[in-house]
Amino acid sequence: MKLIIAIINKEDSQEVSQALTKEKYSVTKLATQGGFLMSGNITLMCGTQEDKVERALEIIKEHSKQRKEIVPSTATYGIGVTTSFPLEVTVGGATIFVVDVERFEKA
Ligand code: 2BA
Repeated sequence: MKLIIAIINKEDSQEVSQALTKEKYSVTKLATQGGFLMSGNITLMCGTQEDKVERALEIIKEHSKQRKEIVPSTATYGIGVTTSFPLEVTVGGATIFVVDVERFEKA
């Protein structure tokens, strides 16, 4: 068994989880926060058989869009002159980890 951990944009989360559920995958959604932008994202956990992993990844990729986000950034010049400028960052579609599950039980 494998565990798919997918970090996706909040705005895509409903579409992605509905598409997975429709194809009989079990999904758990966690509200998470990116360490760089410090804004909310969603982490999906999906435990599934090895032969169903590729289809799950296709579904996740199909419904996760790339977005450009503008974040404020600062630079310091000379002696203590600090200025703020917008920095464009490309986020997503999805950041996906697939890990082996040593043991799976439902009690
Ligand atoms: P954040 O950490 O908020 O990062 C948002 C986006 O900012 C990233 O998009 C990337 O384009 C940029 N970024 C992140 N760290 C950076 C840095 N140190 N310097 C410059 N730019 C940086 P994505 O790569 O698509 O990542 C989206 C979210 O997925 C991340 O949100 C984080 O929550 C998660 N993530 C990405 N890679 C990860 C990893 N290796 N381990 C754990 N979580 C990860």
